[in-house]
Amino acid sequence: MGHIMYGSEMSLFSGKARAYLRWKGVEFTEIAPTPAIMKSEIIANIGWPVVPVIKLDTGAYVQDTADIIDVFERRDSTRPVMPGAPVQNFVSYLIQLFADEWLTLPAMHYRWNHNEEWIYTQFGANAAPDASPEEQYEAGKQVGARFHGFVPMLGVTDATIPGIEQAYEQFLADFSTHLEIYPYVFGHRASFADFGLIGPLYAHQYRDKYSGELMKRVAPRVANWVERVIAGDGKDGDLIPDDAIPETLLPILKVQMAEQIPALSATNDLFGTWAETAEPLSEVPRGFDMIPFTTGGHSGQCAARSFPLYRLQDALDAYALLHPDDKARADALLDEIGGGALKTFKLKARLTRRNYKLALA
Ligand SMILES: N[C@@H](CCC(=O)N[C@@H](CS)C(=O)NCC(=O)O)C(=O)O
Repeated sequence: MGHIMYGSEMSLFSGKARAYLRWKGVEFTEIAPTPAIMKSEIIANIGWPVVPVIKLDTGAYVQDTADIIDVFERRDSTRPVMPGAPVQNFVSYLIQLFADEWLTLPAMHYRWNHNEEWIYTQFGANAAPDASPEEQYEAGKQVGARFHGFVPMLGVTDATIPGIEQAYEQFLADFSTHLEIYPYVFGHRASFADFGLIGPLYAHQYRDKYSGELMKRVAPRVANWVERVIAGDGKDGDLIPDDAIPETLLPILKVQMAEQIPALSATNDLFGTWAETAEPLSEVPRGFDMIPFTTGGHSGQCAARSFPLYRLQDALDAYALLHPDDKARADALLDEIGGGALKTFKLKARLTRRNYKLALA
């Protein structure tokens, strides 16, 4: 029995796992999470409804895209996904954090405010492949309700939508400029950061009808990158030498420092308050109270979600492990991108995953 990936074309994190697996040359069968599969395979083995889930050829289950990547990297160390140079590795984790936990905001906004009717037909075709279009639409609405319900929690409101769209279009412009020089984030082959970014940029922003038209119109280079990365291309070619961080990534990292890090800092404070009275090794709630945030110059409130702190922890760990010379270069980069706060950022408690859920370490 080979590896199975339970995942779907409509799912953000399935795109991340799929692109990585293709690039890594892993053979796998992808199975769509129909309601029956959700119950018998995913909820039965993972404990909650989520994709992607990998069932390895050993029968073991893996959830969370970073863990999926980790498992296959351990099995096959040829052509590692991480750049391997210390500052590039650190920035790779920062980009994963930005992609997984900040670019999800425009991804969800465009899907649910510009592609809603279309996406119901897609969810429906997945849930009930043999039903009539009308039945599929109704089935799709039921499946979609759960995801649609996440939208207000992300802070998508009339007040923030202009900022979300402005920030997304700026991101497309910045990434296009980068892609004029390099075909991938760190040079001439794909690496960890590309697989981070493909998540929010494939299913929602390329494959969804209206979003895909927008991307192809305003950022054809990004659309072309999406096509290459989702296909698993970029296997050969050199990474940027000397652990250099290309200038063209700086505008993107500056936005991350200005917008996402303050939200994570506010989240960390609420996490700290919760952790003070939590039992050791407790499961961590998925969210705390609401926090203020700003994107594209517009401010609102969003739920303080705990999972982004876990992605941040990976970046902070990579930073903490830097040797003095590398750390000096990382610090110079942080100063340049307005990320000085990261130098002393301490999570209020260490996080881990236990039983496929976030928990205190
Ligand atoms: N951090 C997880 C996120 C997975 C995730 O959020 N998957 C979405 C679909 S793309 C989902 O199933 N969400 C259900 C939920 O969050 O309750 C990963 O990297 O695998």
